[in-house]
Amino acid sequence: EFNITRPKGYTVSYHANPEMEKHHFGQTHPMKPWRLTLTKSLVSAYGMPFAMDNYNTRAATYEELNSFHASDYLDYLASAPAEDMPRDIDNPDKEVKFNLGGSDCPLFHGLYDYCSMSAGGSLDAARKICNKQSDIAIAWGGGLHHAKRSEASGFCYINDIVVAVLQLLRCFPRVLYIDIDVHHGDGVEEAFFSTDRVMTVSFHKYAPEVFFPGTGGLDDNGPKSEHNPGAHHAINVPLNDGITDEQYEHLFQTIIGKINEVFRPSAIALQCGADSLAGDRLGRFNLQVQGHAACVEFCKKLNIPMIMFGGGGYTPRNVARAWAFETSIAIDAHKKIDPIIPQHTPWRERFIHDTLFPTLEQILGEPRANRNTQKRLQEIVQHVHEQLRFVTH
Ligand code: TV1
Ligand code: CA
Ligand code: ZN
Repeated sequence: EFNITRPKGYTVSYHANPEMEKHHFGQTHPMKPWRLTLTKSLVSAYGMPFAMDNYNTRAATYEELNSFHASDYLDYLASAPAEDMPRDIDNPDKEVKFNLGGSDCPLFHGLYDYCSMSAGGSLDAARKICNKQSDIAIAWGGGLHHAKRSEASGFCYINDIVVAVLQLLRCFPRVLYIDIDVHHGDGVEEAFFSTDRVMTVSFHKYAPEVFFPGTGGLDDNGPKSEHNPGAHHAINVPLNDGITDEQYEHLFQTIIGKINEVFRPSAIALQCGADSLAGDRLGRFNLQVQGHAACVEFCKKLNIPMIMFGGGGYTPRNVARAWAFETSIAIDAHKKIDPIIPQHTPWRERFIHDTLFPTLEQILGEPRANRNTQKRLQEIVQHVHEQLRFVTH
């Protein structure tokens, strides 16, 4: 497993900070920064760091976060006292400022450090892409797509993606944002609602009222006003429970292939939320590592500078499998990687099954019923094609 060499003709950088992984959202909270430790452990066990430039990321500065977030919000985030007894989902909040301190976004110890490190990694990744020092930059500690200018939302406090894309926009005319987290990438969509320099595309489970955040319907495509340049530049792919690798890959390749032709992005920001995998604690899909990773491989083959962000992912062993395998795709080592998890991998027993690619039966026992009809998926493709007719350069 150590015959992994640097990819030919291009550079991959890996941006991480082990300090980030030490933070805790609270005992029962689904977001476990420790999944980053497990990911790194697998990436290292396979010898992948030898094939990349590895950076220990710094914390983003206040001014950098201020490129998107409001000052009063940042000030409160930096000064709000940690709560010793984080609220559980069962005893929801009374009064919260900026949506901070509720059950989803608790005020835990070291919160500001955690957020600024997450954004620092994503921003470093964007700078490496801008400087042409990397062709693919990986920031698994980022991808926190729900945070708003003045509001925390859905486990996200600082929108590192928006901060990184703003940096990319200094060097590239057009950025394509793609989001395969099981949740709608609402914060990123909203931030770039009024510009035609960023197209946002989110694939997600959509069931308003029942599934967070409830936005991202097929008809939500950006400002309805024709005079707004952002019109038609938000693409949403609303899905139902149980979608399979085969359906998802086909949908992804058809839609992203078409978008690439008409929008012609000069950089890609890919949010790789791993809660779209089968067996995720919060997710509802039947995707396997192979199907999730096929999206990454498809994007890589477009040969456009790219940042790969993390995001959701609430069953750490599956998150680590996906992000480690996707790292191997970035460095073009995925065809020679041994599917058996190396014997010397720290926490190897946490993976339960010793393969990178457990079967659906191994993951779930009984697979979740697939509620996505071919007819509906065809309608989605049709609608997206119609939206893209309005997009020209
Ligand atoms: C504390 C303890 C918090 C246990 C939150 C699941 C918990 C959830 C918890 C939870 C949970 C959500 C809502 C309800 C809106 C609220 C990183 C009306 C077992 C990118 C964020 C999901 C997803 C938020 C983030 C969602 C990401 N689901 N147990 N909370 N209120 N919040 O539904 O996209 O992956 O679930
Ligand atoms: Ca998504
Ligand atoms: Zn998610």
